[in-house]
Amino acid sequence: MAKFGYVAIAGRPNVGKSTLMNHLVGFKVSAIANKPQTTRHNIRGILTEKDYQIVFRDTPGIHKAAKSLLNKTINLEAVSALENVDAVVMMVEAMRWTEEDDLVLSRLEHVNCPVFLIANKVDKVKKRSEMLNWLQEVAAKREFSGVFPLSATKLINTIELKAALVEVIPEGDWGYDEDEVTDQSTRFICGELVREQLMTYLHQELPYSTAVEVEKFEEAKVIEIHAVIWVSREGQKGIIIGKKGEMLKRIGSSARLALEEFLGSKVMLKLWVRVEENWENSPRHLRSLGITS
Ligand SMILES: Nc1nc2c(ncn2[C@@H]2O[C@H](COP(=O)(O)OP(=O)(O)OP(=O)(O)O)[C@@H](O)[C@H]2O)c(=O)[nH]1
Ligand SMILES: [Mg+2]
Repeated sequence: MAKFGYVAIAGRPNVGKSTLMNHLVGFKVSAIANKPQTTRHNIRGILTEKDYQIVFRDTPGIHKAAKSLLNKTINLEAVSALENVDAVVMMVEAMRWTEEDDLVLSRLEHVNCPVFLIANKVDKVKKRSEMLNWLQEVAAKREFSGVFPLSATKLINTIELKAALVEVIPEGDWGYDEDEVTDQSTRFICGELVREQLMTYLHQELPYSTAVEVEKFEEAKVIEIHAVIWVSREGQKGIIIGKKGEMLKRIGSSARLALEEFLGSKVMLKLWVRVEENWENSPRHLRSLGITS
């Protein structure tokens, strides 16, 4: 009998949730950046093996001080992913338990399914001997079904985690075709790949004031993609375009490479920067970007 189940990956921003999901699914379905709050949606990634299928939900990082409607919405979005799943993976960074981790833990109080704790980025830990004590300490914070020191980039303990998840998901028919890796549209992922470059190139608060919308996606000899970069103030537009358009050019060419790799085809990418005053607080604009909860 085959097994089929849903597993949510939750945790504070920047601990490596999207990195782990992409690895488990074997495909880059979720954007990754070395900045908090990269993920804004619950993104499904589907792992199909011979006798089981697991649908992972990569969630936005649950964070404090959520002032804008955007931040409030992504927190709600993350918490909503914890419902109707067969297991939850709570991810923290090895040797670093923060107040935001406590916040995540409190959101898991009423979760009845098995919860696994992952201490990610163990490849960065120098003092392995101290980690054992630390793991024991954090493992006592609630009743976890398992605790895994893990590295999503160096692939330490990822096979063990998969095996533990397969144990707890129910028997049942698969919900997706075996070659499906996500239920996100190609358009959406393309927009995220452009946003990933914004996260990489822009500094301080600016990436959080941007959003990307793919307006055109047309397949001919090459794939032609037109995307709008939304900013929330006029002044931000100039920064993104840069001197003589240099910044936008750099973002565009990195994004094009990522898109070509993802789509396996030549891509012609055109980017525009448009201002929508204070879009982070506009319900209408958030909805049009697909950020809802
Ligand atoms: N050294 C090390 N770095 C890692 C590991 N896993 C992820 N990272 C890095 O941590 C950063 C954040 O990774 P993401 O996967 O975007 O983190 P996230 O939890 O999805 O972040 P949000 O979407 O903002 O909540 C990236 O620079 C990753 O390359 C790991 O096992 N070891
Ligand atoms: Mg993420």
